[in-house]
Amino acid sequence: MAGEPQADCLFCKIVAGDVPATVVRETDTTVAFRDINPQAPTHVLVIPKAHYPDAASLATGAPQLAADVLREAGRVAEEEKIAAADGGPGTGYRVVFNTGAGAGQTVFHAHAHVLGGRGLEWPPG
Ligand code: DGP
Repeated sequence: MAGEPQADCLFCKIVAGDVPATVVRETDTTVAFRDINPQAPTHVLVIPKAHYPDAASLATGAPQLAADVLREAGRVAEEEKIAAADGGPGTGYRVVFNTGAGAGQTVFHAHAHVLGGRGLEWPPG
């Protein structure tokens, strides 16, 4: 059923506490933790606790939860002092939902990458 934990899902195991992670924020519905392979000085993943395979299925199946993830991404950015409103070099951040293997998605539990703390080029690779 949509949203139910999946036994073979790495991020469901992080939600359950069965796989350790460096958690930076947690709410009733979301967890934010540092990426194991950071691509920027700040690289935090924000996930819904409920299992949805990607951002689109999350937004369709649980729109309020999708909004929770986006709100938490912004709060992470504020706490990490990379929010654009902070001004200064290296501020401003990117929120990325890789969707599908061809776009680099490797974990099929919806997650927002929050990246910042360095200049970010456009277009992305
Ligand atoms: P994506 O490629 O968009 O599906 O992003 C998955 C991210 O998850 C990737 O940047 C690496 C990260 N990751 C994979 N395994 C672990 C883990 O065990 N712990 C943590 N903290 N991050 C992980």
